[in-house]
Amino acid sequence: MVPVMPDDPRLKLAVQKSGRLTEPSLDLLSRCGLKLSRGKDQLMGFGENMPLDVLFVRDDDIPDLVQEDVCDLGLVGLNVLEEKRLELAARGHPARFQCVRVLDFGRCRLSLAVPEGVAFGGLSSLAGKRIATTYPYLLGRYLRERDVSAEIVVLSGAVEIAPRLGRADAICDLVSTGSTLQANHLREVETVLESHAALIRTPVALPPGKDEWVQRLLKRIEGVQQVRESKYILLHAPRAALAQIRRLLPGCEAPTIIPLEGHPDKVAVHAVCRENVFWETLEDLKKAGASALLVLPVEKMLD
Ligand code: PRT
Ligand code: ZN
Repeated sequence: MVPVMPDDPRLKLAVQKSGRLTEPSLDLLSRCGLKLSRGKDQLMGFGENMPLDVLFVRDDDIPDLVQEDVCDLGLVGLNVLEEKRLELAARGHPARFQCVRVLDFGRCRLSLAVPEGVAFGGLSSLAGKRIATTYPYLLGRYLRERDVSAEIVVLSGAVEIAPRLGRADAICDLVSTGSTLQANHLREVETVLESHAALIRTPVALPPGKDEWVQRLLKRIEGVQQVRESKYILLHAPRAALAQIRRLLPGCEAPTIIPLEGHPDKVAVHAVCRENVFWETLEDLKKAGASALLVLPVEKMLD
């Protein structure tokens, strides 16, 4: 365990060391302006321009590190977070971590799947059957809430081969593209949990200096997530077509309208579109009379 000084003025953030969340987490932090230098052991990254250090750990340990006040913040999947919350509750401990920001990466779902060719007549058809999973608490709650009693076979990995090995009749595992299920001749039948990455924090009040940096980080994350889809669009439009053109601009609240010197019947329109601008939209704008269309990426945004 990394020793943490009790009055350490620097924030500690836990990030997955090596896995699906590592690259998008580091990309998010870098877009938030954090410059990290990695220590020799690669277990810690030191923020060069912010009082924030990153601990690189297994994703399953991230809620525990926040729970135990070793870290103030963590980037982790909702699947891991909710499983841990239920596990703690079952042991009579309240969770000491809060989800403070839903993030736009790490999307997947925890799903039930049965072997291809096996009939599935709704969840009740799994009553009395064995279901293999690494998420016994989430699966247990799902079954309990639907009054279905099944045997949960807890595995630590390779869940998708359990039916073939005769260890289970069905599985409950994470799915993103579905190709792992397909390769193992399994059919997804029910979604137990929709998941994505999240930023978690300790519910413990932080000293003002640290708390201010948490708030700044949250604002920056919001800005980063907003600009990912946002575009800045510039075009010329006949005044007469302005109402129609405004309606065509995706996710745009208040465009700036500028007169065009020497063209009283035309204006320039500048707008931030908070949704992606597709070719089809540009073609529709052109049909509506727009010209000189220009779409630019937005790098930073702060409301
Ligand atoms: O070593 P460590 O414990 O840190 O890593 P890990 O192996 O437990 O986790 P890792 O890196 O596989 O996943 C980290 C987090 O990414 C998960 O907790 C989820 O929140 C999220 N995530 C998103 C996924 C997937 N998509 C995903 N597809 N985690 C796992 N998978 C696996 C799934 O278990 C199955 O084996 O990918 C396979 C299915 O993928 P598809 O695309 O074939 O459906
Ligand atoms: Zn893990």
